[in-house]
Amino acid sequence: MKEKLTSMEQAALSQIASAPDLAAIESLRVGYLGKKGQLTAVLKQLGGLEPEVRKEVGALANQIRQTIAEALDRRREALEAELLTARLLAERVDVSAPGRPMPLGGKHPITRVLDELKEIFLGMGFSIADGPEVESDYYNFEALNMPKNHPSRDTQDTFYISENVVLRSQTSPVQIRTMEKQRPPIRIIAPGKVYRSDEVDATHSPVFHQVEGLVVDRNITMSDLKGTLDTFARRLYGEDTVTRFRPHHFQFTEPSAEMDMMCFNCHGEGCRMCKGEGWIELLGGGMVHPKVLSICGIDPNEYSGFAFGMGLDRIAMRKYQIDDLRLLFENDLRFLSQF
Ligand code: 2NM
Repeated sequence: MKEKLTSMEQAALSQIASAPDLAAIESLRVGYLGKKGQLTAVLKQLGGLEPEVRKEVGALANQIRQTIAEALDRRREALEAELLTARLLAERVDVSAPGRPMPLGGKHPITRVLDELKEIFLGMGFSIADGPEVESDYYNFEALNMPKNHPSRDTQDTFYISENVVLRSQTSPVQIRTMEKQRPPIRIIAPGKVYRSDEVDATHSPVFHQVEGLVVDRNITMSDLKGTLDTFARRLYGEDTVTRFRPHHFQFTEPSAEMDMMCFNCHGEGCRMCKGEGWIELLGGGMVHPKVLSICGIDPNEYSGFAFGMGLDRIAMRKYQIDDLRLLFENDLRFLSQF
């Protein structure tokens, strides 16, 4: 019996030494040490032996059991180490390899112009306000002194979600909301997308971008509006920019005006760039209508304000000499990557 055990040990140790993988180790463990394993079978026979012999064989069997168990553990550890080394080699990262360049995006021309405008107005003490693009009829028209069926709504025909919910046709609703919840002094600009039911052509789009501004405080006058907007034009187009104001009509301001700049190309002579006018229209504005102040809970006898608005898309087109508005919305990289 002792001989049988010793040769079993030899066989086991040599099989373990040449076990090729973890699965082989496991099947050897089951084959020798498992419930139905060879060594277990021997241990089960001990009961039938003489006490003297049983003690001796038992001790040997237990010692062999331990030897085999240790050999299995060592071989498993060695195999695991080999596997790890192989994986580390296979998955090695070459940190010295040159990187793959990521193509960098750029800012859209409208964003560029917007950033420039924000910088100018922030520098003059304005803050930036925003609000929803889907607006109620009240904020988009009613509160701006444009009652239902009033002809002034015709030039701002927009898209209706329902009878009283529209896509905003200007960013003025943001100004109304600001005046409702903030007491003067107010000094904000409201940039964003606006919507009008216009046919698409080289100068019209149903979606475009505006920046509107609003200042409300005691003793605000038309000369504050003129000074602010003239300063703005000179910051944007250069210190030698010449502006002029023309009377105009807006439903939400009284008096109202439009501001032009002298054509930088012909200096007022008239050329192709200014369509022979000598002047280029930049923006509209005026003194906030007392009715609009009242509607927002601001007493027009105590406070006054000016407001203005301009189209970002037009500014971008002038600045980058883009002759077709549609290019700004088509997201063609051949066009966009030029800026
Ligand atoms: C313009 C021209 C004139 C304007 C008015 C207001 C408000 F809400 F204060 F009444 N916000 N923006 C305004 C005035 C906008 O855009 C050409």
